[in-house]
Amino acid sequence: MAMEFTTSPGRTILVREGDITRVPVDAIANAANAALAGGGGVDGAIHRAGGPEIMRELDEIRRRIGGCPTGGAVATGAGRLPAQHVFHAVGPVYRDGRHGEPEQLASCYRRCLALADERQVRTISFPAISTGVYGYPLREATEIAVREVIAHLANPASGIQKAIFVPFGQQAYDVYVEICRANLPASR
Ligand code: AR6
Repeated sequence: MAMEFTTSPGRTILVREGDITRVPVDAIANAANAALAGGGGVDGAIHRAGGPEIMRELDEIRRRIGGCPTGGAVATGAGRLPAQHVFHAVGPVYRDGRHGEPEQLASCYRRCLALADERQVRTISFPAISTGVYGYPLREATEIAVREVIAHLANPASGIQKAIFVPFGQQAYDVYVEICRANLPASR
């Protein structure tokens, strides 16, 4: 299952259901935690598929700067993943949406997109950050993700040509497609 949308000439958003570790890109965003300690969910899948090199790099980052604040992201290599970079983004734990969660989640996407442009990344993939154990309602989180990516791709100075949302499961896929459809023309 996949659906592509055009954001501006030559730039697209692809929604592709499945396991983000199997989608070849320049950079993969990860849904990490503030301790950068690894965990379950998509984080666990990324470390399993990427191998121990990614955690070694995170150990080094922890030694240097401690962890990563909520709303931030740090970059490592991608080990054995079909990518060059992993951006470990720390999404908010959802309480009720009135404790800064929307701004923190938007900040995760912006940080990843900025890290991507600093590294001349052309293709980047995103899981649905914060929508698993962190409890962010999927629809609200997807509205934010789609809005931030569209805004970034509208900047001609960005080198990103394709952003790929990788929702896990049919239900999540349907939500992403619906929200992209409401905001963008389909290209195929
Ligand atoms: N590919 C794509 N999406 C996935 C995959 C996968 N292989 N596996 C799960 N998802 P979560 P969070 C989806 O819990 O809510 C970790 O322990 C999943 O269906 O992975 O940001 C970290 O270490 C959900 O929609 O991340 C943190 O401690 C989405 O990924 C904490 O969880 C995010 O779910 C972060 O929680």
